Amino acid sequence: MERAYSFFLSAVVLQLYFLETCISKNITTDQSALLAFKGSFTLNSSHPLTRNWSSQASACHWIGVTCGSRHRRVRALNISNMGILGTIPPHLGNLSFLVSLDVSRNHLHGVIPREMGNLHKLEKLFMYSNKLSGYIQEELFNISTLRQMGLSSNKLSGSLPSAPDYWRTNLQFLNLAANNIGGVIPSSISNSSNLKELYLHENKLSGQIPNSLGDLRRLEYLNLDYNNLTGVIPEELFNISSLTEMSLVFNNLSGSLPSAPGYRPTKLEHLYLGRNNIGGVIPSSISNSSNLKTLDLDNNKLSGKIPNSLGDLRQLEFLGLFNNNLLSPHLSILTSLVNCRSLTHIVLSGNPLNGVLPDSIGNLSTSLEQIYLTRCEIRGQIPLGIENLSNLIMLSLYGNELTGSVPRTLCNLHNLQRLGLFDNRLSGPLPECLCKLPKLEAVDLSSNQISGLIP
Ligand SMILES: *[C@@H]1O[C@H](CO)[C@@H](O)[C@H](O)[C@H]1NC(C)=O
Ligand SMILES: *[C@@H]1O[C@H](CO)[C@@H](O)[C@H](O)[C@H]1NC(C)=O
Ligand SMILES: *[C@@H]1O[C@H](CO)[C@@H](O)[C@H](O)[C@H]1NC(C)=O
Ligand SMILES: *[C@@H]1O[C@H](CO)[C@@H](O)[C@H](O)[C@H]1NC(C)=O
Ligand SMILES: *[C@@H]1O[C@H](CO)[C@@H](O)[C@H](O)[C@H]1NC(C)=O
Ligand SMILES: *[C@@H]1O[C@H](CO)[C@@H](O)[C@H](O)[C@H]1NC(C)=O
Ligand SMILES: *[C@@H]1O[C@H](CO)[C@@H](O)[C@H](O)[C@H]1NC(C)=O
Ligand SMILES: *[C@@H]1O[C@H](CO)[C@@H](O)[C@H](O)[C@H]1NC(C)=O
Ligand SMILES: *[C@@H]1O[C@H](CO)[C@@H](O)[C@H](O)[C@H]1NC(C)=O
Ligand SMILES: *[C@@H]1O[C@H](CO)[C@@H](O)[C@H](O)[C@H]1NC(C)=O
Ligand SMILES: *[C@H]1O[C@@H](CO)[C@H](O)[C@@H](O)[C@@H]1NC(C)=O
Repeated sequence: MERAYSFFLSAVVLQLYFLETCISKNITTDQSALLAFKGSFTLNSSHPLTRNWSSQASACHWIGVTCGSRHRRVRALNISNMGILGTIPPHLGNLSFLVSLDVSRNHLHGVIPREMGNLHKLEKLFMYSNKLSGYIQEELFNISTLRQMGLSSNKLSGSLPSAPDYWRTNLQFLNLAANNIGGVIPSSISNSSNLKELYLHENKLSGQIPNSLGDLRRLEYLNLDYNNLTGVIPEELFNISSLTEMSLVFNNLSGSLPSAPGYRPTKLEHLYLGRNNIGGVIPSSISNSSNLKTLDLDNNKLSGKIPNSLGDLRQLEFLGLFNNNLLSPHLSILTSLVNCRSLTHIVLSGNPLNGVLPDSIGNLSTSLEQIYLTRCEIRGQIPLGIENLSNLIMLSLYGNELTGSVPRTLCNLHNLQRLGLFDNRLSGPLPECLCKLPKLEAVDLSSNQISGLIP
């Protein structure tokens, strides 16, 4: 009986709700909401919206406005990139049939009103690249229909809601990058199990990356760069099979890379972990991520031998391991990389590689554009085979112990723009042909024992 009564009551409440949203609000409500919005704009007389958004015509015919065909209510508003200076009035929360809102790339300032949380049909919310400020409202996370939220490049502050209620969303895309959001990444975020893209970079987030992030089984893109995150990188992140790109650059993360073969996302294409405090070795099982194109582990505390298995990464384009404490006696790593036919960058500077450049360097991919092997404790001569790397733009070998003369074969590198050989023990005369290289812009040969005339 009691249950039947409460059922009856909730049916009445539902009906009232229905009446409230569908009957008492109509296109006139939508029009006054949009006029309130326009009222906040500072537009000059020649701006397209100045005359077009006028109460003389139905809002359904206004620029940027799309109405539903059946109920004739505003379904989509898109006034992105229209040079609009203004604020967002609470009245926008009355657009109760709104499915898509895009006001990105304008000069909107002020806060995002709580009333936006009343948009119970909203699926897309884009307000990126404005000057919006104030705390990020919890109400936005309460819109259960929302699939895409892009609020990046504003001045939003506050922190992410932590109550699990706010993360039972249908969000697939969340971009809050380049704001002033602080606090921690709540572990309840993993309840948004449809998330495919999560961008929180360039904020003031601190604390640890929650292990629960590994429960986001559909995650493809994760970017947490430029925050103040500490602690170890959860191993679970390396067990998200859908992950395509993981970027955690410029934080204060420690720990080491997991070595168990189970922790290798096979779809991973881009791994950026530079500028952290990651220690330990580079596990040789990293080659299990066979689609890897970018491996950027620069400025960490990695040590041990650079695993030759990197040569199994056939798709590799960018290898950035500079400023660690990695070894590669006899530079066998360069020989291992000959099968990486898409390689464009090798950046190994600042590691005690301790050896002689192999002549097989000439067998590396001809797509190579930049080689940085500065301050790597390299001895011996510059190998002649280097002439085969015909697309080389940058060759930086300064701060080593290279001996012998500067080989004439360098003159075959017709695309070379920069050549850094200073601070070595090179001797003899310079090949004259060097100055005939058509694209050469900068050559630094200082602090060597080069003799003769500068051609
Ligand atoms: C909208 O509803 C108001 C009353 O709430 C009414 O006065 C107005 O005529 C309605 N407008 C349309 C276009 O139906
Ligand atoms: C507003 O612009 C739209 C699209 O260009 C046009 O169809 C409509 O007639 C214009 N309305 C007014 C009142 O100028
Ligand atoms: C809004 O319009 C711009 C420019 O036409 C377009 O690039 C963007 O995708 C639109 N936004 C939405 C949510 O459809
Ligand atoms: C008025 O605004 C439009 C669009 O923002 C701009 O292209 C135009 O140069 C402005 N005109 C004047 C006189 O400021
Ligand atoms: C979130 O939504 C729930 C149910 O729809 C409601 O009870 C709660 O008050 C809302 N919270 C906020 C902060 O709007
Ligand atoms: C997800 O939501 C459930 C139910 O509200 C909650 O018990 C759980 O702790 C949440 N998960 C996380 C990681 O917070
Ligand atoms: C980063 O967090 C640490 C404490 O975990 C704090 O001492 C430091 O000031 C923070 N740095 C920045 C740039 O916010
Ligand atoms: C990785 O995730 C799978 C589920 O996809 C799970 O069965 C497995 O135990 C996880 N492995 C590790 C090492 O956590
Ligand atoms: C990094 O974290 C350590 C503690 O783990 C702290 O001592 C250090 O100050 C932090 N560095 C920065 C730059 O925040
Ligand atoms: C993963 O890497 C390990 C170590 O390099 C190797 O033994 C194993 O065969 C690899 N597994 C796959 C599936 O490639
Ligand atoms: C809806 O928006 C509020 C502000 O949040 C206004 O106060 C209301 O007048 C408005 N309602 C209608 C029907 O326009």
